[in-house]
Amino acid sequence: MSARLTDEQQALLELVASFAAEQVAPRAAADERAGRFPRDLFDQLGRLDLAGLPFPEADGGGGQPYGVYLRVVEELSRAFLAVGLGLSVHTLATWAIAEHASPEARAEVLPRMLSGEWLGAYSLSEPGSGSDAAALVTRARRDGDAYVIDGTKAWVTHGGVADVYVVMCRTGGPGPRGVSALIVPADTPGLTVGAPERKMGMAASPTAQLVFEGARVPARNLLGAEGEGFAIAMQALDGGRLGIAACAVGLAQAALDQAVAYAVQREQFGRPIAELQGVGFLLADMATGIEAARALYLEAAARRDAGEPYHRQAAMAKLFASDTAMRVAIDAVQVHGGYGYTTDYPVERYLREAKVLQIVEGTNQIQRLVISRDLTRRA
Ligand code: COS
Repeated sequence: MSARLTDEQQALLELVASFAAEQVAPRAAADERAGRFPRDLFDQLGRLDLAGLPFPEADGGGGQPYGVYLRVVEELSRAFLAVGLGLSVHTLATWAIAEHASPEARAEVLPRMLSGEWLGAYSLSEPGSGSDAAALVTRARRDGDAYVIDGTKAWVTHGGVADVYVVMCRTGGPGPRGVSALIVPADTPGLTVGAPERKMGMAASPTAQLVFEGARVPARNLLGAEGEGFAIAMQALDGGRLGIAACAVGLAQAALDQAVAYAVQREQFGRPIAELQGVGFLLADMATGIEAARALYLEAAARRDAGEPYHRQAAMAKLFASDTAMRVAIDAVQVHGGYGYTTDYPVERYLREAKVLQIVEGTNQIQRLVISRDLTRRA
């Protein structure tokens, strides 16, 4: 990839690498332990012009190819997954608004999202509909020049800390064609946020339910037309899944970095354990998986930037990168032996964090479904 970067893009990635190393990474362990959302780091992303990287400059975005944006997500995730994943989720919501909002809503919301003043979130799942996303039951009823929303959404990353939500609701009959997408500002009366879920990891990234009781949003907040919300949600997820792949590669890289550093300084049998083939081969497999996962997301991003279909490749990248992150994190703990199982080293946290990447934005079983359906549809 580096050979294909312009000088400007190289400089951007160097800026991000030093920001991540100096200001993001030192925060991760304590914020995770305290369950503290690092909002100030997102404000800094905005100040560094990193909140809208893959959007047109004419709109106030960074005008960068998707691959460059993903490298930024990877670098941030390597430092602190909650921040890299947070940027990815923000971008998922921003994309839906940039592409599908009415001119009035777009003018109101998009500049704030691209500048990082507003943090975005995306809300598709419900307590009763996760993988079967088209079964959602939260209702949005048209009432004059507004939609009135009733129902409960679930598993919302940034629930309670976002400024604006993209919410998929049912405006029509059952199935995907009865779904519409709405922009819901966080301060909408009738919207309340549940207590954050108590999770295995990612405590610094709040996940919560959104409860709608007669919540009214202006009709201009509809994305696209009524009934287009499911396709918008799925298209947004194609890009979002590449974000998750980049998060996974960043996390895996962090685990490998730790494993290598440990293996060259830890001595057993009179020499560094890195020189023991059983350990060295583990490191080699970890590094190979990471390179392959990175190549996969960059190739999918190149297809996206070229305007080619990349739905299948995005699912493959998400699947492979998150499975790789899981395996690499397990092996990084193994390289550390007993120390790896303690909270004195970050690898136990990486292991807990890797797990969620096999679940979010479509479980890896759903990715396989997407890939196999795409293969057979074209056969
Ligand atoms: N881009 C554009 N349109 C898409 C699309 C995409 N990537 N994927 C699906 N669509 C459209 C289809 O073309 C179809 O439109 P028509 O009715 O006009 O033909 C419609 O959406 C329904 O698609 P499909 O029939 O594939 O819907 P299913 O109910 O079978 O659901 C899966 C498909 C299972 C793939 C989908 O529900 C899914 O991705 N589930 C996981 C949800 C998820 O990732 N949740 C995490 C959210 S983040 S908290």
